[in-house]
Amino acid sequence: MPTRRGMAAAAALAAGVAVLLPLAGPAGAADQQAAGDIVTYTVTGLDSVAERTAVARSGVDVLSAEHGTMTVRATQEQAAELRAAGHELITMADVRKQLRELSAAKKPGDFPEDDADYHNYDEMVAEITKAAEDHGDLVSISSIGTSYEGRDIPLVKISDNVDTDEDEPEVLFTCNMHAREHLTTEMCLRIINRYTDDYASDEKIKALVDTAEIWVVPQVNPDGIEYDIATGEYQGWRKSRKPNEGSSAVGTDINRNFSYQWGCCNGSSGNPASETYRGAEALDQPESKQITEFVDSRVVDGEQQIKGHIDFHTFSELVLWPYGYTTDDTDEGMTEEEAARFRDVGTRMAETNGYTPQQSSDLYITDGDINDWMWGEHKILSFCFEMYPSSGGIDGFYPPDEVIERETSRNDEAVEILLEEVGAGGDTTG
Ligand code: 0X9
Ligand code: CA
Ligand code: CA
Ligand code: CA
Ligand code: ZN
Repeated sequence: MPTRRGMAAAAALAAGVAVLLPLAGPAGAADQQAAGDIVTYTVTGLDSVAERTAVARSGVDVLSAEHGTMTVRATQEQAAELRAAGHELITMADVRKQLRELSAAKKPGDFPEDDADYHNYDEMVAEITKAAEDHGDLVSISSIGTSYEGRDIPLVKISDNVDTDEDEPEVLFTCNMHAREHLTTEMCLRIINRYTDDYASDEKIKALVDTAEIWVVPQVNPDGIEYDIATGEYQGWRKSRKPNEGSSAVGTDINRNFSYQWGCCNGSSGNPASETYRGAEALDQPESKQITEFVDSRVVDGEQQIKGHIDFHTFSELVLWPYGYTTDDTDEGMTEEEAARFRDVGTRMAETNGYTPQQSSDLYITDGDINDWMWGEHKILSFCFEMYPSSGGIDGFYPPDEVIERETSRNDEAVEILLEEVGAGGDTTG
């Protein structure tokens, strides 16, 4: 059974760790290495903290841990021990084979033909441009800045009197910070299209748009997204594309690069080859830096205007809330009442989409993630949604485009709940 950690291995592969392993060999070739050689594996099915701790203590070099998998560098002996202990180990060659199978009908520079309904960067820009053309009174497009490779990172605002900064609660939606999580771009595009196309015909939508200012960043990491589809064969890429000084490994995990408790708590890696590399210092990635600059700029007369935020990821079907850096429910800047509010809103949203609601550190510890920063720095009610599917291996990042409509509309009500929670809708009648 393919497991979720496959993606981490794939990223390590693209990051250049592949020198450790016979690249184009048949599946299993990696196992023919001489004893003592170190190979990178994805260990899957690590659902409990105890299991992950046991792997870490076996002496292998843990490159990263995310969801139920760990990426490790292990000797043949260590690998045999882990297998004997009942763990499933997948080599990068296996992951690469899976990615190849997922990329039928190559189409360099774009999604494979079978997945043509997904929006690449240019198509995303065309889609939001069309929304602005069709609804000039409701939509304005700006940019939070440029990515490392120089792509604009568009920021869409939706509201009545869109060109005026009105005294209305503001909400932010961010998508596709992790490159291979392409379904999330579709999620942000759905929000944009729904709150504009349905404005004239849906009274509830109109009431929400009239009483809120909705900000959307459909692609936080355009460089990574384009890299993932550049060859017509999915790369399983997660991180940014900024090179790392003194290392051949490219990229930083943008969701470990934010400045609240950055690198504090073993929830990220200091190894540039890791899938969860935190960067050389907090906010040394233009993408995370410019998100924080935009959010900082929404402090008006001493008050943060943005009251709610969802950062969309895939996958596992979860609704997650801060803090990620600690398993404690309460901590500095998180009172019992505040934690209870996160739990209440998160649970109500999860009731509408069928996801599992939990504090993010119940999944695993992360430090420097966007949600901790949004709450810790600005008291923004900030959630991480892990979208469809509920489980899977590397294939979990590449669901067929046929599921886009179903899996994005699945979050319509949750988005409404967040808007209402921060005061939009009110008793406006049409
Ligand atoms: O690890 C992440 O950045 C997110 N998961 S993903 O598989 N999309 O990479 C989850 C971040 C939420 N925070 C915590 N789990 N603490
Ligand atoms: Ca298709
Ligand atoms: Ca307005
Ligand atoms: Ca405002
Ligand atoms: Zn993610």
